[in-house]
Formats: sequence, C-alpha cells, structure tokens
Amino acid sequence: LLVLVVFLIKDPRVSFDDNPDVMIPLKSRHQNQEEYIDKRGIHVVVGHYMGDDIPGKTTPNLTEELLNTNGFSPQPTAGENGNPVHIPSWEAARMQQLYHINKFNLLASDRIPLNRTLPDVRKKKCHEKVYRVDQLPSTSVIIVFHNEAWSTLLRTVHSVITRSPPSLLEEILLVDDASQRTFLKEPLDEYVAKLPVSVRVIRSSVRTGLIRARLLGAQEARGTVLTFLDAHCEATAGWLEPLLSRIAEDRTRVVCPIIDIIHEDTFQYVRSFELHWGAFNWNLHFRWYTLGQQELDVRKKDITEAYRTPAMAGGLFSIHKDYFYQLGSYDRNMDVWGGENLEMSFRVWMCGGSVEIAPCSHVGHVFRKSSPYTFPGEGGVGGVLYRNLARVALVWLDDWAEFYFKINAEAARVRDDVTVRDRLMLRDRLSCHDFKWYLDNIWPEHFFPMKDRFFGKIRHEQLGRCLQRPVGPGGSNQPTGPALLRECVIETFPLQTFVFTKKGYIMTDESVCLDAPDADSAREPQVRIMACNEFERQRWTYDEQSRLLKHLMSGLCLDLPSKANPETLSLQKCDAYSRSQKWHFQHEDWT
Ligand code: UD2
Ligand code: MN
Repeated sequence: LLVLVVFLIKDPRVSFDDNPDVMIPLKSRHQNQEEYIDKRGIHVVVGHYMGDDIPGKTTPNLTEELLNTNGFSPQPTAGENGNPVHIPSWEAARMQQLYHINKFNLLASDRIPLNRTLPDVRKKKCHEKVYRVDQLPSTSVIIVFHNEAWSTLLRTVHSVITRSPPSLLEEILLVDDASQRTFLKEPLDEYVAKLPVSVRVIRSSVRTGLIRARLLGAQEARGTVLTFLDAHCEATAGWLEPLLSRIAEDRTRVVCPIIDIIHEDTFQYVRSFELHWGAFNWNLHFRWYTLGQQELDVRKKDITEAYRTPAMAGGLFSIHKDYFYQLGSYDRNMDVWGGENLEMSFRVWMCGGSVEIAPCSHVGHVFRKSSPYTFPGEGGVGGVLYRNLARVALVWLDDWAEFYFKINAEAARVRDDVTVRDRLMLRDRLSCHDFKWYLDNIWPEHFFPMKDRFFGKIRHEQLGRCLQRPVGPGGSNQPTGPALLRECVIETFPLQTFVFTKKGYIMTDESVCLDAPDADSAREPQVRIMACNEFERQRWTYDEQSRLLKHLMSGLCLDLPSKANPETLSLQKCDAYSRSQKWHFQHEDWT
C-alpha cells in the first residue's frame, strides 16, 4: 500500500531528476554530493545523504514538540546567490529526521536567510524589455498553505516583497488551511504585521484543501489581478512585470512564469528549461513536454515573447480578478489537491481565454517527490485525487471522458460519487468550445485518439506479439528506450496502445513516438521510442495490402530485431515476401 501511495502522489507532479539522464558528470565541490549536467542541459545537484521516502522504511518519530518548533536559524551566507547548502555529515541524522516533516531538506532551508540573494536567470534580451510600471495593474499575491515550514513560507513572502515594484504589489494574502503548527499562529500574525507591505493572514478553521483555500484568498483580494503562488517559492528579479503586462494588454490571458527548481535536498536555485510547455497524459496527470514546432518557430524570432501552453502546472499564475470570476473561478467541489490545474486550463482555453508562459518571468519552486500532508476524505489520497479528476473528465472531456475512464480504473470507480451539474451549466452559460476543438486548435501535437486516426495495438503477425513502449523510472515524462515486442495483452493496455496520425506519426501516451533516430547515419538504423518532435524521421506509412510498415525517410521497413541489436526492432530493406515485416493494425474502440 505504501508503494502505491508514494506512486500516486509522486506521479502527477513534476520531477525533473527522477530519471537523471546523466550527460556530463561534474566534479562536485562538496562531499556526499553528485553534480552533473543532464541531457536537457540542466545543472543538477544530488545529495546522497537524503532521507527520502524509501518504501518500507519507517518514518522517524516526529514528536509534537519537534513539529511545533520553528527551527529557523539563518547563517548569513548560506544559500546566497542560490547556491546549494551543504549539511556536514555529523548532522546527517538530524537532517534526515527533519526531512520527513515537509518532505524537503528542512535543516538546509532553515539555514538560508529569508532574503537570500538569487542569480538573475533571465535571458539577456529580457533585460532590454521596458515595462511601463505606472500603466500596469496592481496585484494581490495569494499564497495558500497547510503546515508549511516557517523558512520556506516567509522566504516566499520576502522574495515577493523584495523583487516586486511596490506600486504593483497591492498586498500579500496568506491563507492558512487549518495548519496545526503553533508557530504559524500568533507568531506569524506578529511577524507579518511588521512587514513594510500589507500582508494579511486569512485562516480556515477546517481543512478545506488548496482549491477552496485559494477561493477564500480571492474573495478578500483588493488588487486588480490575482497572482497565486505555492508556499515554497522564490521570486527572482523582474518576475512580476512580464505577467502583469500580458494581462494589461488582454485580460483574458492567464499567465504563468517559468517555474525554476529549488532543489529539495540542497535548496540550490536551478534554472529550468524554457523549451517546454505544459500538457497532460492519458491519466490526466500534468506533464512538461517539448514545445510544439509552431511555438518553437515563434520563439526563435523573439525569445522574450510569451508563448501559449495547452495547460498550466497550477500553482504559479496571474489572472485578472474579474476574469477569474467571470469564468467561474474554481470548481469548489474539488478537495485537497489535484485536478484544478487542468480544470482551469480547459475552461480558460475552451471558453475564450488563453493560457501562456512568460519566459522573462522566473519563479523557483521546491518540487517534492511525495506529499507531506494528509488527504482527508473517503479513499484517502487516491479517492480524493480521482474524484477531482473524474470531475474534470465529466465536465470537459466530452467523447474522451469514456476513454479516460476506460484506462483509469481508479477514476471509473468513483465517477458515480460526483455530480457536476453546476459546472456543466457554467460551461453551457459561457458557450464554450468542445474538447475536440481544444485538441485540434490548442494542442494539435496531442496523442489522444481521434475519429480520423488509428487507435489500437500494432501486432507482429508471425510472432503474434505487440509493439510496446518502455516505461521510464518513476513514471517519468517522455520515457524513451527500445521499441519492444511483447506478449499482447487482451484488455486495453496503454503501453501497447498507439495512435497513427494522418501525418504519419505513430504516437502513444506521454508524447513518445516510434522513431529511427540514426536513420540518416551509416549504421544499421535501430528503431526506438523517442520524444515526439515532428521531425521527418518519425514519419511512417502503412500499406494495407502488403502489411508493411515503412519508415518514410529511409524507405526501409519495420522488422524484427537484428543480431547486432537484439533488444530493439530494426529497419530492413522492404520485402513484401518477408514474414518478419508484416504488421497488423488492430483497431480498438475508445468511445
Ligand atoms: C502542483 C502545483 C500546486 C497545485 C497542484 C495540484 C505547482 C508548482 N504546484 O503541485 O499549486 O496546483 O499541483 O493541485 O504548479 N495546500 C493547502 N491545503 C491542502 C493541500 C495543499 O493549502 O489541503 C497548499 C500547500 O501548502 C501548497 C499548495 O497548496 O502551498 C500546493 O500544494 P503542493 O505544494 O503540495 O502542490 P505541488 O507543488 O505538488
Ligand atoms: Mn508546491
């Protein structure tokens, strides 16, 4: 059960170092620490000493006293300029114990001053941009939290105060979702009263979940724009102006910053990639995928320009307050955590607005591998999350709702527990587009089944085995690897289910495609599953008559593994008489 719980919580969130494809190992300046540049060019630092959630390992006893102690004890230079914090080995035991309170390295966080300096991670071109601050709308910054650590919560607050033009920052609203820690009560009230900006603490007496907590904050907000942040963020120089200026031009834009990584072990500020956008997989879990070609072309012209994204991560964004309400704010029947990010993304896009990422705005966030808090409600974490997601599917997915429930047994089990009438009425009232419009227009690169594309298994006739994609460690985004041939599974089985698009791409869940990455080299081309990139290399044609599956660029045909590379399928000279090149496209119903 523990394994399941850890997986459930971990899966839907973003984690960049689940699958560290190490490219360039670096010599670390610190003991007990590994550093490398990964395949996306990100500088990653990993501490070996972390007390992470190893399934089966018991959580150390966290006493009431420990939980209620504010351990903030800053060292002036710790973490300055976004540097990692090194905890000496003699403190490892304490560090591991504290780690379990918030599921990040609390001891490290507690050493970093609340106003630490950060690098200016913006592209050079961003510095040349001039914003007319006097013509931008003001914003309320809303931060909801449940049992957050003092140091991360207040570092979020200070980073906002320090790095926002005063005239644009109307106030900061801290919404306490029934935290139990004593230091988050009067001590917090007293602390924020002394700050130079209006910071108000709004408290929910019952645990209401992040969605309704944000609604509480919105209701109190005085600013023209609402800016939401998680309670463990750090805003960098110039973060606010790009968000507000996009909304000043058009109030139907919902704008997100680039979300950088505050490493959960070292609190190092790590710049994230800009060439990704947000979307989701067949399980309705939010994912980062490589940017669509059209968007890449736009970016090449002006890298400071905001770009569209099919979905937002959920935690960090600005929205005009009137537009927020006009569009139905949030679905207040969603509990605790999850689903509201896609719900809002679909609603905004389908009902006339847009969701975008402003690349000159950078905010760091501590991504965690598991959740530190409880999920009150029937069925625990799974019950809560899948009821939220069932609501998303029933309101917004139209024909694809059945597809979602078909491959998500957990959501199917709870679909009858939810009623979404009020949200369907809202959708009707706003005269929103349907989900097909969304897929066609907002995310044409998607890998969902459609009426005019094949959906099903690709079976090797001679062996009766099916094409299968690899799974990345920890269910990572866009898992790549060999194109496998495995025993066909009778039921719908996502790993063996592919779509064949009109353009000739053979895609599957997680935006991975059948590819021949070295088709243009002299070597014998291997067939692999790679991130979809719309390159010519990933296009195929199928001939019903001969049942050959031809790789367009090389003119070769999909065949069994060769002796040289027994673990993955190969490309060979097409031969209509060869039994090993015959493939059967076995259609499956998805509606
Ligand atoms: C991501 C989002 C998060 C939210 C979530 C889906 C980012 C960086 N984060 O997960 O904002 O959209 O996906 O729902 O995009 N909280 C409460 N009450 C609760 C539970 C959480 O107030 O019952 C607070 C929590 O203290 C935190 C915020 O809500 O400040 C988000 O929670 P999280 O950090 O666990 O979510 P995260 O980053 O994993
Ligand atoms: Mn968070």
